Amino acid sequence: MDVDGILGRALEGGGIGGDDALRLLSLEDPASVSKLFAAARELRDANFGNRVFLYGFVYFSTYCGNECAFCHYRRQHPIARYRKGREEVVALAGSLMDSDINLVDLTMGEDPAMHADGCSELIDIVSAVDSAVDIPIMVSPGVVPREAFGALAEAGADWYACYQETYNRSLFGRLRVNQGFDARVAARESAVEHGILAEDGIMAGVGDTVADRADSVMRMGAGCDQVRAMTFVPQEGTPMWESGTVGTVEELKVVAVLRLAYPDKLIPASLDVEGLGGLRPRLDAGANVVTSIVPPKAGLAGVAQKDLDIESGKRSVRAVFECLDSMGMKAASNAEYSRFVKERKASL
Ligand code: SAM
Ligand code: MD0
Ligand code: SF4
Repeated sequence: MDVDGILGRALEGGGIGGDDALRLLSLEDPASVSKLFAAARELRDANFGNRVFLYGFVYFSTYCGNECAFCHYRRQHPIARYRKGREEVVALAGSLMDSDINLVDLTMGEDPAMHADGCSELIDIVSAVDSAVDIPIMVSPGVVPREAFGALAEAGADWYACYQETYNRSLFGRLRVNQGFDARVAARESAVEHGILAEDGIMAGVGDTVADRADSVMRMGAGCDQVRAMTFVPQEGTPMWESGTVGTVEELKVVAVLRLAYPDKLIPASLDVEGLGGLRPRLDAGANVVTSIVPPKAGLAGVAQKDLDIESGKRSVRAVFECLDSMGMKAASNAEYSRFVKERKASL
């Protein structure tokens, strides 16, 4: 089928198959790529109107015992690290809620101090945030043991984010050195079994082919209500510093194809790759969540971009509101987002 045929069928609710995903992700000429983005926007608008959800990002511990080849925070990288205490995390989450952010994403490296004793420290922090702050909570703690999910759900975790990065197993082994591919899949499944919504994600530019990305797109929907793509940003002093990456248009194409494959899932536009300047193109490719909103002056870091746009306030909620306004889009209220989360949890 030609590209117009694939897009037309997707717009009529017929979805896309793996061959279609490959075809669309291989598009190069600007006119066809803009048609792809337009179709993705149309499906996004049909499902979510002009409403966008806003996620605040609290990277509360940058300690990590893993050695992911792509990551600035890998154990062997000699960088300054921090670990925020419970009260500080609660205060940060509260100020995000007060500035009309819909969810707080509590993210950490695989910090041994947080993982010790059945993840008791992490569970304690989630529970303290849940008692004090009335917006949904996402946790991004890396792989945690199956037994921890019950306690995390009880403590108030609404979402569990754990990204596969790629569905190419041999590439996974080179990226997430000494980690299990199946353990990551199983962790998301355990979360869902415990009534927690799950997010999966991939990176573009980590040595993946277009065919890898098409395969990943088709497989990452399983059981997840949120799916994402981020362009790999090489990190100085890490093994992949000089291994190259791809242009961000590849990420935008994945966002659009994810939208065609999963019209009603949440798909982030992350500020963590290109900062505020990258927001509009991601929304224009069919994303409907802004992630990695980080308040200035709180001593918080990003992941792929550890400091881009943070202290200047360009990753703040106010800057995001201005951008949404200029696009005719609107931030959802906390009531709207909480209702969405409740409905999705009910249908798990
Ligand atoms: N430590 C936890 C984990 O690995 O699951 C959660 C936080 S981790 C820093 C979140 C995600 O950031 C990773 O899964 C990866 O997709 C993304 N990431 C890390 N380094 C990146 C980089 N240099 N460029 C783009 N994305 C990156
Ligand atoms: C983001 N920096 O949303 C964050 C992070 C973890 N759940 C998310 C990668 O871009
Ligand atoms: Fe640690 Fe997560 Fe970075 Fe891997 S991606 S090194 S687990 S912080």
